[in-house]
Amino acid sequence: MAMTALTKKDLEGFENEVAGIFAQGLIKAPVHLRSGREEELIRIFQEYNIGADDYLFGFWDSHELCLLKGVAREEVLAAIMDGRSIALCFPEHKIFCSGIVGSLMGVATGVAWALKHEGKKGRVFLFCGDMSSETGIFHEAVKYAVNFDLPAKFIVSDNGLSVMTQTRETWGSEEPWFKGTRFEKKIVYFQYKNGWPHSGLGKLIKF
Ligand SMILES: Cc1ncc(C[n+]2csc(CCOP(=O)(O)OP(=O)(O)O)c2C)c(N)n1
Repeated sequence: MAMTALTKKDLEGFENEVAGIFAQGLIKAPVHLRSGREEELIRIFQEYNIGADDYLFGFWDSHELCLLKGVAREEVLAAIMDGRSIALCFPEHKIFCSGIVGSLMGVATGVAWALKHEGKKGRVFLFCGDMSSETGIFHEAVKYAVNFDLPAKFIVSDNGLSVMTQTRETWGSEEPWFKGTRFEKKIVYFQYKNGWPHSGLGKLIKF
């Protein structure tokens, strides 16, 4: 089972529904909504035919990823209502997400190593933001995956920001560090503009 049939409208509709529920104060935990990257994500899921055998690692902004990987809409919504938006995990779907920047990258690489050396089906797809792709552990994970040719892809969704900090200003470079390097072969990169604030609906604190 692969090849998502979900459309941009489905993903947008889901985030809008979560926003409406969050606005009523019915979710007692942070949520991170995203828009503007629906088509890129759908394209990536289709191009790589991401399916049941594959492992997906993500972070605080993974609603769309869970839907695209095949978790039922109601199940994702129930987990969000239960306060788990920031770290959605559905082990039966091989989905593991965390709210901690830089976490899971070593785990994802280890899973890819195990899949390769145990001769198992499936690949690893780790989705993170542009600032996350500047962390030391991202460098190490990608370097290892490239050097040992592990079945892993690191997908970087670049919205130019880390919460409210400009990633390009912080690193003094217009391009991501991996542009034009041999590490690009394990990285899928695209830019987008997030139509939502970093977290929540832009009121109170941002985390
Ligand atoms: C260890 C750690 N430090 C700080 C934070 C707070 N934090 C949450 S998301 C985020 C920004 C990450 O930026 P980026 O990777 O570009 O993600 P995106 O903008 O796509 O959400 C930060 C600093 C955190 N979650 N974990």
